[in-house]
Amino acid sequence: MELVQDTSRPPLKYVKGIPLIKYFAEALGPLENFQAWPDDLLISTYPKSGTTWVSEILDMIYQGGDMKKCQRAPIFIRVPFLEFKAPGLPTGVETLKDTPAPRLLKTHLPLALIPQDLLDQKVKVIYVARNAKDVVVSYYHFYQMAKVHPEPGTWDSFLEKFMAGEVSYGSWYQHVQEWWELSHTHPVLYLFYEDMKEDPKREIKKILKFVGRSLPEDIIDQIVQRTSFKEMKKNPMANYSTVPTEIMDHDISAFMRKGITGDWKTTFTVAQNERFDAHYAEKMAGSKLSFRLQL
Ligand code: PPS
Repeated sequence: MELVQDTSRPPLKYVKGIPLIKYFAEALGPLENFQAWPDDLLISTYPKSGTTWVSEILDMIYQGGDMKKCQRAPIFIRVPFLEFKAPGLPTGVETLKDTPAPRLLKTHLPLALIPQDLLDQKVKVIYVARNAKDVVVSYYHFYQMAKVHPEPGTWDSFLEKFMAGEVSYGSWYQHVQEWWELSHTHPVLYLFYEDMKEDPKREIKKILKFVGRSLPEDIIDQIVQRTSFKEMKKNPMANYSTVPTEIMDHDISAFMRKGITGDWKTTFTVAQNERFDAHYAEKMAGSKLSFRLQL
């Protein structure tokens, strides 16, 4: 009888004290020898903060606004995800082998786990941060549909785990703060999801300046339009619908779920909100970072 191994929902694995999806933890070994190229651009985020959105924007910029070229492959091939590993799919490191310069790279890793060469080579980083309440709600739905995660349990218990830094990639509080600190000594453009929602064109112009490129106004307008939530949701090259159902089940929750600011209000109870706010104030005491919870 053939033994069918159940590869879904393994427990998180701790690396240097940080909990990670088991497969991603296994991918860190090969990543240690990662060699950065000076013209690499790293997109760094805590999960569910706007990674796919800013990745799509950057690919469109790099392709000079040629929308056809941006249809050449799914976003996770166009922008390799450094620590990615999942049963039956190419790893991030494998995908990188076929990626020509100038490369766009994605990671969610905290600084303790980032390949050192990216820091040594002073590779430019675009960091996107999103308010913690919308992140945790989005993450809860993502845990349900992306089966590389453990079972999320109830919303209440997931919220507790998030606050304790016991979800994949660990503490949101530490992540947003340490990358902010890095921006004082390393070329980091620190963006906010809420600002992108408020005025995507303004934020795209900041990105263009940071990457040292310029595009005609009408092309920028096209990028704004083609990277809207509505457009990306129906674009199979951006919406993760090409990932096998055993890994991501969009019938449970779509990857492109709501794409708004303030959705947390439909999920947090009054008691959860009070508890979260008190804990947040402790964790972020002394931080200069401030997040908008609604627009
Ligand atoms: S991941 O899995 O960590 O890489 O996910 P990430 O791409 O960082 O975040 C997914 C959330 O971003 C929303 N999203 C967008 N919002 C606005 N506009 C655009 N174009 C867009 N694209 C993706 C996506 O819907 C997820 O948020 P929620 O709140 O779950 O809808």
